[in-house]
Amino acid sequence: MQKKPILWVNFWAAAIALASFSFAQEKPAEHAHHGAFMQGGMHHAAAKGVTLDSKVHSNAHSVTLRVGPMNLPANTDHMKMPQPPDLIWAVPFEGWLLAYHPKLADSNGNTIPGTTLHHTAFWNENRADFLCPNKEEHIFGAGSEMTDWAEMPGYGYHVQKGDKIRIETMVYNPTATSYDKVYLEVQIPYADNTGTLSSKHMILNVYPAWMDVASCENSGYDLPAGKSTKSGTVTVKYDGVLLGVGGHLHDYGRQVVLQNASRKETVATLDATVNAEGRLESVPVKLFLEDGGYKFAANDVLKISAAYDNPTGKLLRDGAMGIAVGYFVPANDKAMAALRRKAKPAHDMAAMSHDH
Ligand SMILES: [Cu+2]
Repeated sequence: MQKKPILWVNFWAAAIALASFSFAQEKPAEHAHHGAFMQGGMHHAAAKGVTLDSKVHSNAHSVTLRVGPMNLPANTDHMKMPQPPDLIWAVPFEGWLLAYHPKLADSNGNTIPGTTLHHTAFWNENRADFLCPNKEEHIFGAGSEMTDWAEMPGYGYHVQKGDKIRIETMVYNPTATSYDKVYLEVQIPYADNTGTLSSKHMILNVYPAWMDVASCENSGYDLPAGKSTKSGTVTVKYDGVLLGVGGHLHDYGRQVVLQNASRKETVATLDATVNAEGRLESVPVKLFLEDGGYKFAANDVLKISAAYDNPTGKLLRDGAMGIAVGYFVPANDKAMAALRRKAKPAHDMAAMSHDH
């Protein structure tokens, strides 16, 4: 594992503090949750006046999405904090999204601690997820560690013009400092057919793979006091390779294990690092590049397990998630076209904000 893995590390920025190859990644890369939260019937108070601003910098081949402003009073958990409504970005070009660089800042551009981001999740409403077609395709997520998904040359996520990307954002503020007018900004480099590169022939399509202990149900679950483990399975319906895998846990998470139950093989064991209070600091990323990726065959059953140790002595409502996240490259990309959904009717934003 030499050069290529480094690309991956960058890519997974997920937080990867690259120490040899024990990437100490900050909160794993990806978070899936939100939709999950909403579908789970959570009723958060709605934050008022939060909008999405999108700017395409066509010369730089970069898009900047900005969600805000949000006011974050000190010492407010994610259940009490008013939450932004879902916001929709209509993709204005056909091309590939290459990377995701999230940050939190106030209106003066000062950086706000990432720990106030419970998570953000981007979903392509025009496509079904390849592992869980009951869900929209989950293309990006980030949590408290502001997981950065760096560019991985040669790979990208294909979008069509007009694709509607639903952006769910959940904030909280465990710190003693209140923050006003906070914006979540995600910068997304892209390639398109009209650009300087003849990218069409250079970019392989990847599909984010969210392998969840909740299987294809809502990701969030109640975390019991003490030690606990939750497991679930998903079935891969396509031949292909998993290029690497990171993990997503919440505070008090200790380990994510991904197994190929059909082959009775452990794909990856990801041990989290936590601080003295048991709050999550990092989850490693494991890469499979030396073999050209970890091969999945259609109908392989994957088993995902997440271990927690909750020292608070109480059940934490909706406190846990356990997700292994990777990038999947299908053997036959054409088969993935079937995951495109028919256009949805216009959004009923009022109804959506009720969900929050
Ligand atoms: Cu989460």
